[in-house]
Amino acid sequence: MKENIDDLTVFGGTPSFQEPLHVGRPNLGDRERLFERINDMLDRKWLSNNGPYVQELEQRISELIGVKHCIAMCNGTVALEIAIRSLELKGEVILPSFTFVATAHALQWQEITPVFCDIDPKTHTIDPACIEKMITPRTTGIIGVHLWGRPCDIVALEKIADTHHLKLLFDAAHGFGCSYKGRMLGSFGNAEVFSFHPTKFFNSCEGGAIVTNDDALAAKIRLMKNFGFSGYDNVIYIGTNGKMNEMSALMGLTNLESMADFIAVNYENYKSYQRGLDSLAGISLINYDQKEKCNYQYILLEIDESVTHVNRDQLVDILRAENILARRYFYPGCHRMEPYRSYFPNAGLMLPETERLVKRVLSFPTGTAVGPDEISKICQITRLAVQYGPEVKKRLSGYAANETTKSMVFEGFAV
Ligand code: T4K
Repeated sequence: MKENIDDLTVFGGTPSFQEPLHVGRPNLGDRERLFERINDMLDRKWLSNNGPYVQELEQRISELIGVKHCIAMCNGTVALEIAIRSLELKGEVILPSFTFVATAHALQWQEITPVFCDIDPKTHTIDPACIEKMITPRTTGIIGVHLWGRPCDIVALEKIADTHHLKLLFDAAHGFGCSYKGRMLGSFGNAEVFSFHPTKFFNSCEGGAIVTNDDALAAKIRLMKNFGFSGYDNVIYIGTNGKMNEMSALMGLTNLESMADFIAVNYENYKSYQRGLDSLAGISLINYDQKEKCNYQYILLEIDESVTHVNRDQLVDILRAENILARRYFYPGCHRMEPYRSYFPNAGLMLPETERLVKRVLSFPTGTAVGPDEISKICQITRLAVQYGPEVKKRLSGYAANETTKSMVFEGFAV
């Protein structure tokens, strides 16, 4: 255990972990069951295009969510693109800037203008009070993102969408297995989109799905994800290749069987972080609503530099030196990424909460790859850095100045 700041690796101590601890190590289900399914797939020689494993996965997910249609996809981004196109969104669509860039790209890819809206600092999801200000005659829809698996204010969003005749789509990439007012995420708005990327607590290698209760929309999406084919030679709609393959589907089915175990591990990890960071001034751990179903897949910290002295980025450096690869999800906000930064250079003026939050949040490792021992060490290092904040900050600043001098020498600038 590291007990004083000289033990920190940034100041010359030995790294706490030999191997890097990543955020987003995949959770894996039963291997034997997986190999059985792979063999079965090889025997059947049916590898893609609405194969039996895809159909089974769609069925299982529909039942789990309580939604009429689940259309499995090759990944969450293509699922978003197809959902957006199937809803005939065009012109402008309002979404939060505080999300993974895929949410914005899925619009811009189709030459629809993403209009970035601020978030509620308590929930990190789109602030309904800000949406009305962004609506113009060109607005056709709203995309809410259930960030970290915490639901948007769905009732408020539905009301705005109804009043202004806008389509309502949810990016539920983080929301699989979570509920809102007792109903599973996936069954709200016109449609919702899941991601089953390996960094998600439930993965299908790569994958995603669109879920909806709208029969006509589901039929259209099924056509669109398979080039618009209806039968062998009959193309009746514009489409693309959004199909999930059998390998991904059987991975998904196998992992689905262990989903409750993954959530239990995430919950235990969450509680370990709660204990480990308890009453550490200036650090707050994400809150999850205990009355709702939740996947607990993100361990998100908010760092108040005015209390901790060390800022979020210095904490990242301290942790990285220990081989703890904490992530700055979702820094610096979509509006500060290309092409949006060039298109809307002043977007930040309308996004004060987003601008503040992107500098404060940090994601820590969780999932089946870590347990109480690792978490205890991670918390101990965080406590050390924060409790000795002023001293750590001073030494890090000196260290940074030294590093600059060294690199200047290296680059031939030394006097
Ligand atoms: N909407 C939202 C709100 C999203 O968060 C996402 C995806 C999407 C839409 C789009 O869904 P997809 O099209 O991706 O299905 C990632 C993921 O690429 C992305 O899926 C995810 N959100 C986002 C939050 O994170 P990176 O750059 O952090 O991922 P990557 O691949 O570098 O992985 C992170 C770490 O996880 C690695 O450093 C190590 C570990 N890892 C990763 C993979 C892929 C493993 O241990 N094994 C693996 O196989 O972006």
